[in-house]
Amino acid sequence: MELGDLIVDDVKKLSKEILSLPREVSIVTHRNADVDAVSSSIGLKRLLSRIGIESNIVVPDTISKSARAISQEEEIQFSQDEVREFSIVLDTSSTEHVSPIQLPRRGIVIDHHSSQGDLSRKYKTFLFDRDSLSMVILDLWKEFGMKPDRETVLILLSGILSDTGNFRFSSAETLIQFGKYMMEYEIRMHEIRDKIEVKDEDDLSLRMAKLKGAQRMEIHRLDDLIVAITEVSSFGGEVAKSLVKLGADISFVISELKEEIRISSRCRDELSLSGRVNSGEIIRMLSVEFGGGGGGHSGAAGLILRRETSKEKLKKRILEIIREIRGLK
Ligand SMILES: [Mn+2]
Repeated sequence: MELGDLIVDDVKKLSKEILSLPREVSIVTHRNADVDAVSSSIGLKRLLSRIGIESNIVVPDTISKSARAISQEEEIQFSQDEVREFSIVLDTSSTEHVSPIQLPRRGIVIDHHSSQGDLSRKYKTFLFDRDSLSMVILDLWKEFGMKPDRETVLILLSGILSDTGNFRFSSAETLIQFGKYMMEYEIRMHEIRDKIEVKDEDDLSLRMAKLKGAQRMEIHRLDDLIVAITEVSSFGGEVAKSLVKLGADISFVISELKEEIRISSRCRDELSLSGRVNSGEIIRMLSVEFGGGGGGHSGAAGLILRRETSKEKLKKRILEIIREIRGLK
């Protein structure tokens, strides 16, 4: 196998590659695994087992809230000891996103994010121009001429629903394919939604994080743009989302943890779609300046930085970058 190969939008080549894999592999996905990451891991594990490849699923640290229910459907492991000699990395192509897991020498990457991470230099990388990885896994089943059971389809459709932001960022193609699976398997939308919907009001610590985030928030008005910056120690993504709901155009939440600093950003849909200023772009620019691993979409993005990074400098740069992009001052 040649290292560093990049194969774009080719399910057929991916299926051939899978046939040549060892009989035992690990599926490794990104930190704080979201619904699409967990769903595609489960969908792939079940497909592999149908073609005689035994696999386990390894997540580097935590599973995001909305993916908790789905993660109960297969055993998920969290330890380096479980990583086998060949790994299939799903839904990311960056070493940073799978740390502290150390990947073995051999493996492949299957991802659908446009920005390529450093792993694509080490592993053969299959990159798909899709709005979710779960859709790629459904296509893979089709390519093998196999039909997943209804439960697996429900899991994969929930990955699609989640990664497209309840279809807000969905392509027409995704909607059509999604509908076809619903028809074929006689699935109602609530069955899919029930798999991923989390009732925030049940979670006291999440509500506390949101309230603290609001209490500590700095509000900056840059021309017609309202920017909110705050600090909380956990639920960064959820808090960032809640600040946009409160009225910010774009929000940044800085979380100082034991070994790193995390930044989560969210922005209003219209803002990210208008292409003027968006979370993904600013996070990308911050990662160029401050190093660290980051990524995401225009409406939601995050970055993990070294613990030594100055929070004050970070906040200052966020505002400066927005000013530069908007041509202010
Ligand atoms: Mn994804």
